Amino acid sequence: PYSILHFDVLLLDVWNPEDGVQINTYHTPGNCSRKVEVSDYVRYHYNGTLLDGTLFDSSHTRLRTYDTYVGIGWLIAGMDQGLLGMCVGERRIITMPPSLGYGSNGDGSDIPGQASLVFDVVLLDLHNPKDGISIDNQVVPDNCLRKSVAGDFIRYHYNGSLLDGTFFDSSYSRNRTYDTYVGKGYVIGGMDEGLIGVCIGERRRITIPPHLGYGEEGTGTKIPGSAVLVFDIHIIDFHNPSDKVEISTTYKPEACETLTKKGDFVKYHYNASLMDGNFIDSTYNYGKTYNIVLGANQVVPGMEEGLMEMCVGERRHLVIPPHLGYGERGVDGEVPGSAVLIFDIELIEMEVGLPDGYMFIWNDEVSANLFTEMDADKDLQVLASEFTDYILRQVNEGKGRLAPGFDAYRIIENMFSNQDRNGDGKITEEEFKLKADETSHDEL
Ligand SMILES: [Ca+2]
Ligand SMILES: [Ca+2]
Repeated sequence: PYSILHFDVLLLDVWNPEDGVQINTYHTPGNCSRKVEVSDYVRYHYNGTLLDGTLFDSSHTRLRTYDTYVGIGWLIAGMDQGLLGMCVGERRIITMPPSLGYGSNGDGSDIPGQASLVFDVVLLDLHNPKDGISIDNQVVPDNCLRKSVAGDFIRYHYNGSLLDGTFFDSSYSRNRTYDTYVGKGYVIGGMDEGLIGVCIGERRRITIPPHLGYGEEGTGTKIPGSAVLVFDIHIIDFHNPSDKVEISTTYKPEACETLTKKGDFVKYHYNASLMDGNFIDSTYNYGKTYNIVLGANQVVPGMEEGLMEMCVGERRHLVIPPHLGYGERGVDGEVPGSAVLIFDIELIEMEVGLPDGYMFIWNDEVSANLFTEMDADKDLQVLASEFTDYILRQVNEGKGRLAPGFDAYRIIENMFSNQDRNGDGKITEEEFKLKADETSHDEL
């Protein structure tokens, strides 16, 4: 009796049966387009402590997020409630009485019975299994003539990040576009869908829920399981394998009668660029035209086509898909693989070619004494020099024409060896007749 009792009290926990979940948000992200709702799937980090500060669990120490559905009983009631309304990037402290935590028995190990729980939570990721992809931040060019459809081949740049902003990949870091067919399952479902209906030059953000991305497994070291993916993309170009060359005349001279055709020798200027405006090459920089024989496979098929039926002075704008241009390989250091090309061309000069298959034709009647005329020294043999002199003279006098755009000496050399049947360097009258008899449209 009469003893003084001294109690040294340390209050560990206090709660009231009336208590609900307390939420204290201490960091709100700049933008919050969406908040956690019942049945959403979330990924978050947390530190779990008792009310006295004792840490009982932390996702941080496990180095992986806690991933779960919210509001459908997968979590303790306090968390099911406490996570609702949260934004990605938000940090909050969720405090709950034991009735909403592990009750009177605790969890059997680190959490004692009747303990209040305090969770310090940061939300990293949020989606709903019912979500489709979403498209935001669209910047569509004014001159969008066509939108991508399934089966198109698209070249685009992208920056890929997780919902909380963590960067995982970028085509820019590799300094080359990502190239793929769309709508064919070559890329993740969400991207396959998000790349449909784009314009060349368009920018858009495609947000892809995990079931349209890399699923519950994730991929590599940077994309965790069940992660929402955010791609900021820029469409460089696209084409369809069935595309033809697009030809539009931008200037047509009043007198436009002689039109280019196969075999013509044409001289033209061009400016070449990519669909994103990047410059490739221009003849104007060299101060001289580009010269080719049409139909002789001296340029890519798209250019051959673009130069046909054109008159001198005419200007055209050509859009050449890669299968009619430089193909999947492109040109090292100049044209990227699978690139669509733009050529602005101007026909400066043309020389009408010979009929198909001819390298030399007579303008007038063929002389009846051809062999004798060629045999300048009258030794009954035509040497290469005699032959060459003779043909060049005919050309100079306007009696015959060589195919334009080719080396005259090469043509004459070929003509000579065609006649010189036994290859002894001279044509006899016998050889000459033989050759003349067996071919219907021989050059001589
Ligand atoms: Ca001779
Ligand atoms: Ca001979």
